[in-house]
Amino acid sequence: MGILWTKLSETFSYFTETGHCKILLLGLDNAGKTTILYKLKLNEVVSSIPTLGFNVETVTPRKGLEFTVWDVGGQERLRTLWSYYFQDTCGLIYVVDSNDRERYEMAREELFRVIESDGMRDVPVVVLANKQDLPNSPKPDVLAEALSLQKLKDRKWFIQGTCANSGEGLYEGLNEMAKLVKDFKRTRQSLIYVVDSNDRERYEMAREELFRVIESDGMRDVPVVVLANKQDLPSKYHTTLC
Ligand SMILES: Nc1nc2c(ncn2[C@@H]2O[C@H](COP(=O)(O)OP(=O)(O)O)[C@@H](O)[C@H]2O)c(=O)[nH]1
Ligand SMILES: [Mg+2]
Repeated sequence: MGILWTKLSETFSYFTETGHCKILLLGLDNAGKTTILYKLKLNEVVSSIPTLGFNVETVTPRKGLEFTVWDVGGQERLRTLWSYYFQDTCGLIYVVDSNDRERYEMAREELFRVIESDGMRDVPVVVLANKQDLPNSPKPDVLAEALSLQKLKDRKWFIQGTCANSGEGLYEGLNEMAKLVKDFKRTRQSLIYVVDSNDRERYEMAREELFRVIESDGMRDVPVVVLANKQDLPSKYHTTLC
């Protein structure tokens, strides 16, 4: 494991505690995606090229957390296959070669095609304005404009300048991704807490356990519905769990 991942590891540990998290790392070819994966030194990068020629790389740095990578752009034939990978996505990292001005428009079109697809609505986006080390690379805010990111009104997004070769900016970009994903997952969570209304002796225990859950990391602000169950039993208590 590289130093970069070690630093990020704690930030991402949250996701393994709270279930599965899939993050897509997309961009045109040559943007720097594979370099980023290797920079993170996430052990093996599993590369698969199914018969249709759709090259997907995946890394699973810890159980429950998965980064999935492929090149977008000029792959009309293969687009229908993407929807499979869009399912259950909780974050998109979009890598752009800041130096490749000629393909800004293509990068923009592909980005919007992806984020407007089924399964990708509301998913937070971090754009990595990569290759900032090259002398002619414009700053991230110029790229943000070229990609029309200001049009993303109802979506959380963030742009970060990076140099994948040296690793500069990667920590900041991925750390922000982790934060946005956390918020995103929280808005999709709710808790249904079932109580046996007849089990008066364990009200206190039920109360303690409920508070333990709702006060734990990642559960704050999550809406809660308590079901006061077994209301049919004769000795029921129309409970107000205090
Ligand atoms: N100067 C510079 N070159 C980079 C940077 N990131 C990637 N590259 C180079 O760009 C080329 C394409 O990178 P790669 O990771 O294969 O792109 P991918 O097609 O998106 O996976 C390689 O030659 C990399 O060494 C960067 O930040 N700065
Ligand atoms: Mg690649």
